[in-house]
Amino acid sequence: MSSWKRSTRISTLRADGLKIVLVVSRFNEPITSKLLREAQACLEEHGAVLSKVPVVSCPGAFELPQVAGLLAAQRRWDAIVCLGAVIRGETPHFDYVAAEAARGIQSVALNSGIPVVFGVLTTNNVRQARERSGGKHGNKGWDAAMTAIEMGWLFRKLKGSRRR
Ligand code: INI
Repeated sequence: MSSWKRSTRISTLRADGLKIVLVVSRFNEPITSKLLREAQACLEEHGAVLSKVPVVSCPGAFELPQVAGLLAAQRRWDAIVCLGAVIRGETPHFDYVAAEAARGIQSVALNSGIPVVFGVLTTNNVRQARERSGGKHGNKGWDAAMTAIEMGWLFRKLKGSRRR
């Protein structure tokens, strides 16, 4: 049984009323599916109706920024949550994928003015990834969804108070 208690990070903020979209990469699917499930659980816990929270799937973490960029261009989302798992292997491939996923996601966030959440695990091995997707270090999918809720409302407030 997992020692992690889901209720450690519950907010009074609501997820209903926000338009949130989840993007999940399929590489290391046993891990990313757990991140997705917990991100959805978090949104539901905070009042979201899951049928109104689309899930977009892409091949790997390297593709997450491209998909997030297209979604951001639709100008209809309060927040975009990117979920993925990059696990170090024997070659430098990990470094390229992890760095480009992080850089690309931040680039979409800064260029679009929409919160784009970095819910991508970057770990040295599968054990560390398991520990962060429902193990002793919690589930970063939940944390990513919480960040989306908080940033979504923050951006609504900040944009709403902008002088015209
Ligand atoms: N993609 C991941 O999401 N995680 C990984 O650990 C990974 N590794 O290690 O190779 C990975 N590679 C695929 C990459 O994201 C792209 O899908 C691929 O390079 C095609 O563009």
